[in-house]
Parts: sequence; structure tokens; C-alpha cells
Amino acid sequence: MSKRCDLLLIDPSIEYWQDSKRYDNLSLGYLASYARQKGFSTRLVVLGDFNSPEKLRALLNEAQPKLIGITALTNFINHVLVLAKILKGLSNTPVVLGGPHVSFYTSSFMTKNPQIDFVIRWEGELKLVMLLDYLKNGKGSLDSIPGLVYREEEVIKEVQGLLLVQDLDMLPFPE
Ligand code: B12
Repeated sequence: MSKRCDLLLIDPSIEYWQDSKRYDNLSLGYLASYARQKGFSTRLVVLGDFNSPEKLRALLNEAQPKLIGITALTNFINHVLVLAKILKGLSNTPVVLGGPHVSFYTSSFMTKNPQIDFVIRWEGELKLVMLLDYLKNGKGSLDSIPGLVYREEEVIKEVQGLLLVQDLDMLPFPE
């Protein structure tokens, strides 16, 4: 089976993956299952398995993703920013963050952290698929993805709107 993917999702909570605390991250699990259902090949990895620049380089070479997504809790945000810097040093693949921390802190956060290409605020499934469709297939436009924060010639743009899943039962369970 090919290890290439359109979307590479990374759970950055390294210390949670070292021993008996290991469990799957629900947020990324839902995002991955929905993106797969919509036809985007997706890999979900935990940083504990790729905890050096060499391992990350090998992962990127193998996966060749169109987009890298990282979940961002406040507790791990510094960690996430370092990780994103390393990833940007290894490839030009755009990096998108989502999760509670970046849902609250957006424009100033993007200004201070040029290694982050996109933030998706609040619920992620529909918006992430729209971003993937744009990056992979050239469909739609960045300014039509609600909750997306992006850069346009160094200016930070924030698209208004929530775009919530109306019927949660339509979401596939995490695999
Ligand atoms: C369940 C839960 C847990 C479970 C996780 C179980 C699991 N298997 O994942 C357990 C008990 C283990 C846990 C642990 C922790 N938790 Co907790 N947890 C929650 C809770 C109640 C629900 C989270 C959840 O899974 N929701 C369901 C998923 C599908 O939705 P979601 O998380 O909102 O994710 C969506 C969006 O945020 C967005 N999104 C998220 N990541 C990404 C990434 C990308 C790229 C994109 C595009 C979008 C995106 O899209 C997702 C899908 O719509 C929330 C509170 C809440 N009601 O939200 C706290 C919460 C997330 N936890 C919190 C914290 C602090 C922690 C711990 C750090 C606590 C600690 N000190 O140990 C740890 C960290 C664990 C870890 N390694 O990530 C805080 C985070 C606060 C913050 N400012 O970041 C919250 C908000 C609680 C709170 N109010 O303080 N937690």
C-alpha cells in the first residue's frame, strides 16, 4: 500500500504517546475519517514516532502530502510551533493548525508565527476538506472557506463564519 497521502495529520502531544497513556486523538480521528470519506488519502501519525528532524524528513519524503495538519491545545502550543518550524525547514508543504488554542488566538498568532500557513477556527471537518480541495484540485477559493485564516501578500485575512456540521450522524467514526 502506498504511504503517500494528500493530508498528513500530526498529533504533537509527545509525552502522551510514550507509555500506557497511548490513545488515539479524537479530534484528528474525526478529521481523518471525514477527509478519507471525501476522497482525500490521509495519514494520522503521532509525533512520538517521528521525534527527530531525520525521522520527520523521512516521513515527508515518503508521504509527499499536499497539506500538513497539526492539532493545537494551549498546553502544547510551543511544541507545535517548533514542530511547524522544523517541518517548514524540510519542505514547502503548507501547515494548517486547528484546535482550541488557535480558535481563540488568530490574526496576532499568524503574524508572530510565519511558519504557520493557515489556521482553521472551531469545528474542522468541512473546512479542512474545502482547503484540501482548493490545494489539491484548485477548487473554490480561500476567501470562501469560513473560519479560515490565511496570508495574502503578508496581510492576514480571516474569513468570517462558522460552517458547522448540522447532522453530526453524517460524520464517519474515527477508524
Ligand atoms: C475528550 C477530551 C479529552 C480526552 C481526549 C480523548 C481522546 N481520545 O482524544 C482526554 C481526557 C484524554 C483529554 C486530555 C487532555 N485535555 Co482534553 N478535552 C476533551 C474535551 C472534553 C473534548 C475534546 C474532543 O475530543 N472533542 C471532540 C472532537 C472531535 O472535537 P474537537 O476536539 O473540538 O476538535 C475539533 C476542532 O477543535 C478542530 N480541530 C482540532 N484539531 C485540529 C487540527 C486541524 C489541523 C484542524 C484543521 C482542525 C482541528 O476540528 C475538530 C473536529 O471538528 C475538551 C473540551 C470540549 N468540550 O471540547 C477538552 C479539552 C480539549 N482538553 C483540554 C486539555 C487542557 C487537555 C489536557 C492537556 C489536560 C492535561 N493537562 O493533561 C490533555 C491533553 C491530551 C492530549 N494529548 O491531547 C482543554 C484544552 C484547552 C486549550 N486551551 O487548549 C479542553 C478544551 C478542556 C478545557 N476547557 O480546558 N481531553
